[in-house]
Amino acid sequence: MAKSNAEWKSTACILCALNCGVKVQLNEGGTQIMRTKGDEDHPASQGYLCNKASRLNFYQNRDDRLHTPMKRNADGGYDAIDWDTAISEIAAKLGAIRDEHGGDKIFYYGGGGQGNHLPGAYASTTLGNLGVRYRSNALAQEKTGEFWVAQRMFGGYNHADFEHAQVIIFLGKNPWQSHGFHRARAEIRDMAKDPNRTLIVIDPKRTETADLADIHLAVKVGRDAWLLAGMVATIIQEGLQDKAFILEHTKGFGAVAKVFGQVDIADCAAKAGIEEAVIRATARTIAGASSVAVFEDLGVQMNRHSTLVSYLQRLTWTLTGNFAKPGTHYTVNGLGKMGSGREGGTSPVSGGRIIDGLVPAHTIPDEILTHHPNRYRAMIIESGNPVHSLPDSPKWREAMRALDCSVVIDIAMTETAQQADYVLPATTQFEKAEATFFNFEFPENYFHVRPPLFAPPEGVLDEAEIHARLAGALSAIPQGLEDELNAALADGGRAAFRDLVFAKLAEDPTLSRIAPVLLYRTLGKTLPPGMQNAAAVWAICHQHAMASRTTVEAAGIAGEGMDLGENLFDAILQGPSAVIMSREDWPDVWQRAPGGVLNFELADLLDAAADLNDENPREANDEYPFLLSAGERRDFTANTIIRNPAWRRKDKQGALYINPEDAARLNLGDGSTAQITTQRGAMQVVVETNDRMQRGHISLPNGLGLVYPDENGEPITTGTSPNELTSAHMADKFVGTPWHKSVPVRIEAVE
Ligand SMILES: Nc1nc2c(c(=O)[nH]1)N[C@H]1C(S)=C(S)[C@@H](COP(=O)(O)OP(=O)(O)OC[C@H]3O[C@@H](n4cnc5c(=O)[nH]c(N)nc54)[C@H](O)[C@@H]3O)O[C@H]1N2
Ligand SMILES: Nc1nc2c(c(=O)[nH]1)N[C@H]1C(S)=C(S)[C@@H](COP(=O)(O)OP(=O)(O)OC[C@H]3O[C@@H](n4cnc5c(=O)[nH]c(N)nc54)[C@H](O)[C@@H]3O)O[C@H]1N2
Ligand code: SF4
Ligand SMILES: [Mo]
Repeated sequence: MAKSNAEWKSTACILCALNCGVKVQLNEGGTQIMRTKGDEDHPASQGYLCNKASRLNFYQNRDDRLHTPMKRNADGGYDAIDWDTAISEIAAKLGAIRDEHGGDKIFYYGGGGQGNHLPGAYASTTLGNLGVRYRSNALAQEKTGEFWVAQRMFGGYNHADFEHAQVIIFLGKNPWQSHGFHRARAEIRDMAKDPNRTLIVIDPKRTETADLADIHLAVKVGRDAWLLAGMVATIIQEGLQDKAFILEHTKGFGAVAKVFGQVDIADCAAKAGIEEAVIRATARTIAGASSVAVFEDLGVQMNRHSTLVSYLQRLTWTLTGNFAKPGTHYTVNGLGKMGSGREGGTSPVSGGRIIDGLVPAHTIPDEILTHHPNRYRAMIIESGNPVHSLPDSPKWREAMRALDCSVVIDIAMTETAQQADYVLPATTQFEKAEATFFNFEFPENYFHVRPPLFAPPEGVLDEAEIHARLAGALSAIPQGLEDELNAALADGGRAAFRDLVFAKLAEDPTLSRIAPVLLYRTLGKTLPPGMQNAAAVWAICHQHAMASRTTVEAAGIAGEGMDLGENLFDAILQGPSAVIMSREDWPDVWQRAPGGVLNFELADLLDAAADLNDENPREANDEYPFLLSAGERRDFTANTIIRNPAWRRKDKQGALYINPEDAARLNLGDGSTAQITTQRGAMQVVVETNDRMQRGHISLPNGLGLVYPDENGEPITTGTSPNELTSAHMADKFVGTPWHKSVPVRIEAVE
């Protein structure tokens, strides 16, 4: 084994959105991550790491790395081409589609993963210039329903103070594996140990988190809406609501009381598979608690009635006053606002509701595979693998091939890249400055910009550089302007530069469309070595300082006028780890609520709740008697960020988990092969019996079924790609989030 280089360098783990602070030692050549430890200086993760971070080198050093642009040939193979050819051909093709059909026929997907977020910023120059109007990313297949509900209730996305809550509820969420808040395993252990705190897990599966819970509500798969409606009805019918809180801080209570006064709790209990007495007792526990914090995730967000569930679960804790005080919920004050939940327009062919500017992700292939004049004709995909990650992979492959032009920007030849006309190789997240964007903490919130660890190999480019070259080929940036800005920087430094930028923007607001690449080309070049890619953060620092001055000052950043944003940028850039960029008090949360009150009355969702007793749910049937959770988080899954199967220390094949009694009835043993069939397709899977699973419920891990070269360079596929089996048409009626956690299936043993 190579010797390690003694210096510990600071970076972040990129395998989930928390981006815990990490310190790494490289080998002597500076090409490999040899050792990893938690970064004690990171104010949020505080030295914590989970099992996955020690194997980050599998992300950085890989046999499937792309080193040159690729162009698809007539045989469906790929030929290496040089950068100049790639950029000029792509610019010509996309420019022609814009000129002939309109830029709104060019779709943009992705823009960031769990730990890289700056590509999306630089892409806005390309998109602004091409006139791209429709875009989406993974959030529009999981979180848009939650964003939309939170926006309408509180005016923005909310998160909770799990660390201090007396009652903690995980709803369709297994944080032992998936995290979602900092130091999750340590925090869950603390919750379990403390006799004054109550940990409640709502999950059909007895998860690792459920093992530590005080109460595990093993709801029937896909039936959370009834469970939660029963809890809300109990609060109303037993008069458990916080009357003073409701009077002082809310509006629309009457409408909620009217609907839930009528809900039949016994019927809800029967449908949810949880006894009425237990539902009532849980509602009383919530009402009696000094603080309650709830985390909903994919178990309900990718399931039936998902948007309604996002609303119902919020009713349980808002009716009982668990908002804007320690141990409860708050709306987020982040840098680079994410999850505003604002509605704006519809997708051009099927009329799907656009939330946060994101088209419902499940509609995309259908809006390509049509003769409708508004169909998408081209697509740019960056830092995303939608052929693998969105419902109905076969239809995605067909849709990609139906486009007039498709461009993928990635580090590897992914399932999506394999369908594209052009594939452009990017630097990894450890070869450029990158940033954390899921900054959801409170009362102190953090932002982390990290420097690169490695020099990029020959042939790959940062996304910023790719977009800058595309902008050049599309003649997007007036040369005079770039020179003028560079001169301002040289003569008057950052203050003169800033004044000029804002003066130019005031003169011509459309300049904001090309601003990110312009910043990269000007300001970026003056940043410390390796940090050019962080130029876009400058703009969001100014936005944040202007919108939220007092919170930035409270975080210890000073500066008159526009100096505040400038100093915030410097503090973030120079910070040895994540930097506190806002500090607030709990009552400040009310300033973000429209009119200073929270709104209970979401009429469309109240109507949906009122219909629940009349609905007879029947997800499984004789033909498809099992319900499959397609895409579970396990010890060694991380979406498709790491493709080498050797990184997985456990569950190497990504087995199908099934209850032992079900398995015995079907003649399936550990390690045997089964065929699973859905309305969409059939796949063979390796079986593992698992007594955590309810009868009738089976699960497959997320992020498997990836192709990777073996020792001889031959491509091998490990595990099952869940979306070969899912359908885009089983989705929430409000925002289109797919029902991946309750896919009806049939299972048969394979001889
Ligand atoms: N190890 C690991 N961690 C990750 C990721 C990863 O790939 N690997 N991905 C990250 C990402 S992008 C996300 S979005 C999060 C997702 O994090 P989670 O949502 O926690 O992950 P899942 O395992 O997909 O689903 C959570 C739980 O939903 C349960 N469930 C299934 N059906 C139902 C149901 O009908 N009702 C209820 N109440 N529960 C149900 C499942 O049994 C499962 O335990 O994880 C993040 N963290
Ligand atoms: N059936 C089912 N489907 C699911 C889920 C499920 O539970 N069940 N979970 C869903 C969820 S919650 C999510 S978030 C999505 C995730 O799905 P996606 O959003 O598609 O994310 P990844 O699969 O992680 O793909 C990220 C891509 O970015 C590339 N990449 C990594 N680093 C860089 C870089 O620095 N630059 C560039 N340009 N590219 C880079 C990786 O190689 C990879 O191809 O999957 C979803 N799909
Ligand atoms: S919780 Fe684990 S996977 Fe997520 S960022 Fe931290 S170390 Fe990485
Ligand atoms: Mo996700």
